[in-house]
Amino acid sequence: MTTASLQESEAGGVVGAGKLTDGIHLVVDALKLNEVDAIYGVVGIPITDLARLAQASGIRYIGFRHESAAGHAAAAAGFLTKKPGICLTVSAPGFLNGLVALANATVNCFPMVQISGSSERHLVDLQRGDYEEMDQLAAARQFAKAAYRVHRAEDIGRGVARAIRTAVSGRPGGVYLDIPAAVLGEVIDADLGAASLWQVVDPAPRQVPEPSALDRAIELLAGAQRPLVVLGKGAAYAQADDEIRQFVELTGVPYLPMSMAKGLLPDDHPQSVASTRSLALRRADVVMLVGARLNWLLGHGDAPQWNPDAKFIQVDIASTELDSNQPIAAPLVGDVGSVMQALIERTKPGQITVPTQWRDELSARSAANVDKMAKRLKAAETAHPMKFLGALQAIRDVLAENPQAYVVNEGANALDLARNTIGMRVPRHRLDSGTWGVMGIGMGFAIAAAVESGDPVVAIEGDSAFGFSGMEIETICRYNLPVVTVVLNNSGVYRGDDASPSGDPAPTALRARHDVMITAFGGKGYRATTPEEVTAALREALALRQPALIDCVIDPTDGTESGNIAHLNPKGITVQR
Ligand code: ADP
Ligand code: TPW
Repeated sequence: MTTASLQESEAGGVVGAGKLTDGIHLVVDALKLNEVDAIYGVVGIPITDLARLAQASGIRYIGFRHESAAGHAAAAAGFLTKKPGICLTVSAPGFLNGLVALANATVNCFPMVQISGSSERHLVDLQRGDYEEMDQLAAARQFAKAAYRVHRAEDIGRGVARAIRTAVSGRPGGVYLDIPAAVLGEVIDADLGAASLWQVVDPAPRQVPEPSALDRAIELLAGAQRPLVVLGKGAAYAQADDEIRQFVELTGVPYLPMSMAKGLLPDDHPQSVASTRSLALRRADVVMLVGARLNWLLGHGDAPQWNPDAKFIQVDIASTELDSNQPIAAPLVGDVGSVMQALIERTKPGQITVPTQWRDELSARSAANVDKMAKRLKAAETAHPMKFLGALQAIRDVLAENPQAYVVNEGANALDLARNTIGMRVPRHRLDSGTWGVMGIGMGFAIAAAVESGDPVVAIEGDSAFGFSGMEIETICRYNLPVVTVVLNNSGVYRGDDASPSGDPAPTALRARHDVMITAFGGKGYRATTPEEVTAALREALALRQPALIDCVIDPTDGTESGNIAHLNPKGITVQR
């Protein structure tokens, strides 16, 4: 119903003399009712007024330069808070820009909702060529956990409730909610509108496992000679930090943290086998996966990376994840918090122990690896031009003085080396390229971490990685967020020393003074050529709690092609450089 027709019917006494509302007000009211406190987006027809009204109603609106970054911010907010992050986009191109982040959120199991305006249905569906015409619902379906469209203002509350419930319950993921312009502009009776909204009750109910399943898992662990626990980002997401720590310490089982699970237990914990990962995977005979998938990041659980006789226990909220790669001898379907709590309660004192031989084997290898790494680190301390590891040691030491700081990390070498060099002490304080190894999450994740927590953020970025969302440093400056971006600038994708047979730069070549960039937006730029300069700049920037960017000049010959996943490049005939 259009505004005009409603006024006519009001005049005719059909609706009555009550107050009116419209689709835009109903969206904002529904979000507020469901305790949404931040929206990440880019405005334009038909959602500009929605953003204005959200802001006026007390929801924090963060306006981005590109929808991908806004979407990545919403996804990170979802991971950090266990509530779906909200991304707001305009029709067709804005929607598509946001869709990358929605898909990435779904792949990583982060809860988010992308709300997008869309064009007139009667024009879109007959492909008559409307402004920003696109069948967005059909496009979103294949990339999201679910996709819904609202056709009537009275269904907005239902649509929002359904989107929130779907995003956070079971395995979290990205949900698309399509609201056509006509629905946003539809005017209805305010009382009817208010009555059509509801708050989702218990959006992500606990899922408690069967006692027999628990006993099966406990018995398997109790009989192990070389047990291992792998903690994944699902364990971090679950916010079951005490239960996880208690179970790990109670049993004494060595554990391996996946990158975003670092900090669930402090990285210098004596049971961590992060420094002897290869040996732990190759030798473990019983492996308990907690919120971690046996995907490519874990070599699909296959030999020779893994012991071919290893038996797997898997704790996961998604039953269909089990047996996706290896037979799961003891499935524990449930939420990590409930499962770990139940395991603690059902494990008899002394029932699970770790043979000394296994602990000794791991410690010996760990000592050797740490020693090897210490030599590399030492050499990098004084190397000039600066190496990745020179800059990263400086960052590591300043971060140790700021344990509350969030770390965002993307790139290839910049990702691998930072993950291994920088220890985490606090849960959910490391956000990175995740399951896809995607570039472009950097500034969006950093903005969300700062907005959601109010704490400082250090984004450690490869120079290529940074470029994907680099314009968002303007967003960081505009909202005066305490984000320090550290660009490890080796002048290229992977490396900066590729020769080019043509007159053009090599495909991997890049060149930029990123520190100059941020000054255009009022932020503070630093250029660092030695580890000492990195230390001084980062210390100062964190103390100021203001937007800053440190461009670290790294040796262009440092770094390897594709970092530690070079083996995934197709191997045909060697390409001449
Ligand atoms: P990583 O990359 O760190 O190994 P993954 O993203 O591969 O982690 O795995 C995360 C797993 O955690 C997914 O299979 C997901 O279903 C699961 N998960 C997410 N939230 C929970 C939860 N609250 N309880 C149990 N499992 C969860
Ligand atoms: C959306 C492919 C993987 S890593 C990377 C690219 C372009 C950048 C590596 O260079 P960087 O890091 O950041 O300078 P470093 O330390 O090695 O020098 N597009 C998307 N995602 C991915 N993963 C790529 C391209 C890629």
